[in-house]
Amino acid sequence: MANISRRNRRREKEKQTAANNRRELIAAGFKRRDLLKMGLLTSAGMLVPKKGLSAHPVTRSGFALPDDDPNSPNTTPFVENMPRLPVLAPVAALTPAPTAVPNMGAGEARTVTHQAFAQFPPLRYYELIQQQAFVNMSPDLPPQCIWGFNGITPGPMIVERYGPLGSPQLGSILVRQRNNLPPVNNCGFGLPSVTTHLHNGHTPLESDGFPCFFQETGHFYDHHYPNVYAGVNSTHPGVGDIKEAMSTLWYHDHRIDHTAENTYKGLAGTYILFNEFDTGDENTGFRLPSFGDGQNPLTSFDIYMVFNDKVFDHDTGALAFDLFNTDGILGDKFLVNGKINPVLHVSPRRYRFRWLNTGPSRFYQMFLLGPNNTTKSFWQISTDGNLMERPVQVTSSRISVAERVDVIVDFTGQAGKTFYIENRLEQEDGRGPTGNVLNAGQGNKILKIVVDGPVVADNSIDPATIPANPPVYFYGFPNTTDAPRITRTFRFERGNGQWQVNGQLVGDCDDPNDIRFAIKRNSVEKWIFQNNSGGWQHPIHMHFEEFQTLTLNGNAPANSGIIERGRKDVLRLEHNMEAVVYFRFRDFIGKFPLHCHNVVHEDHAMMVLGQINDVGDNKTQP
Ligand SMILES: [Cu+2]
Repeated sequence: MANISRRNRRREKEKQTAANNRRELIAAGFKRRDLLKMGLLTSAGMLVPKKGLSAHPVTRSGFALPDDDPNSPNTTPFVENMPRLPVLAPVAALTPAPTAVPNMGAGEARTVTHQAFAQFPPLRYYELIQQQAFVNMSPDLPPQCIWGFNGITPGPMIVERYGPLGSPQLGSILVRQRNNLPPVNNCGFGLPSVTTHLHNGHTPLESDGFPCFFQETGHFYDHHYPNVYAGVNSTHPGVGDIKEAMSTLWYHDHRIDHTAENTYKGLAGTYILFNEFDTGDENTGFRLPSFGDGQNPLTSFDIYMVFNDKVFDHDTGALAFDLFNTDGILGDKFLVNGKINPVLHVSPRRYRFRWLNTGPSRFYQMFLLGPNNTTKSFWQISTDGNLMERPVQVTSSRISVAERVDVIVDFTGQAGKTFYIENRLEQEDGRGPTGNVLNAGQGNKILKIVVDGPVVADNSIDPATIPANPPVYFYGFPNTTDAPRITRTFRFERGNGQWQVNGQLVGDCDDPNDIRFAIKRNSVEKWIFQNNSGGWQHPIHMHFEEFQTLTLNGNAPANSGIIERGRKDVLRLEHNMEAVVYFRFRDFIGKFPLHCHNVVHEDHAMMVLGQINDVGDNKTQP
């Protein structure tokens, strides 16, 4: 892809010039709203056909499109080892000490008092510093200027445990985020104003990373994560509903209008939770492969893999971002845990892999490609980090932006063989996948897995020995039979060249009317998600609570459809799809967003802001 033939050279030069001109505007921190005002975007959201900003300024429909077909420099795949994500150590104390009321005098950016501090006082403290750094993504590219938590991307993994059943207070932690990003000189893109979201957390909402709670350079923000099961203050007082347990989460920047560039620049990290059932030790509980210390290959068989795709400037090799591409950005380089096309060495035994797609815009369908273009099956055990009723044997898992799956892969008896994690989902632009699944060996080989590690004991459960009947091996799914207080409809659609929900763009955080609806705490709601935008697909993400799918296009998932019925926080809203989902909003209050997690669509305004309070409203189409 990166080879340029002679006859294309002039055209490539034009593209490069146009890209450079656009990047000057991006580096200056402009956002969509500014570009519209400046007349660089048309009212339809397209780049104006202005010479020098686009190499082929006018399309058949008369609009300019940014011409940024990815054309990164060549890199040699499968040379460097895949890093195991470092585990963040707690700190003994924070200075200044955390307070329930925002400590603005000492530089805290938070403005809302911690609502659950007295009930669940934090027992362990962590600190993350958001900073600029230079990291290596490939031996063939120069060091890359990134923004990372503690200067790395993905950021350090937070490994925590729920309190034992009946002692929910024992899981409570506090994470202090410090914004030390440079106020100027952003190496090309990124806005040094942040808000950090714990994705999938059942969290008091002042700690959730609301897109309008800005944390500017030089300020800190204390996030209180009680790590309690939903229902702890409502349906299951003092305990919480174990069926709401979560295992695989992540944290990332969520600044309104700038999430795509800030997460693409590196502001994303991982977070996992164990408990007395999903213990992290294969000799106890559900007996899933041991986490160990997360580093030692002889004792750590539970491995988090963060997938993303990126574009690098063809001339300089520097990480590139195009704000003018409002469809969605596809990269031609595939990274796992921060490295382009790395290699993982494993032993001939079972592993738990946690797969996360951080985007910005690509959907994946992951297969395990074996020798001679064979496809190896594996066991999916979770949807978005929530254990399903039992493992389900599959040959692939589809993962849109922000979705997670945990899988068990059995390399027993495979010593000496080589496998690849291969994405076979065809996608040609940021609108979403075509739906075509390519043949074995025809997709993107992302990670090479070589079974050449030493033979080590395997005390993990073999999913093949778990009987299908009775169906529940893990916690089982919560019921969906309580009557909803209200049914609301959210249409995801294209309008004025941008991305709307129910005909509106998200506001600019400067108007109280930006909060469009209110949910009553401790109530059940039924929501209808409709994709009214033709050829586009949208990964729809709800904060604070997860949903269960009642129907897809009018059909209830079959009883065997365990994956479709699994609890989730992202719904893949595919072509012309209508989904009916079931929510319970329990325990905490505050403001939250509902949005598309194709982060380019998100920044181009496909988001609704709402709140949970003790009154609620009756808006059926917020
Ligand atoms: Cu979208």
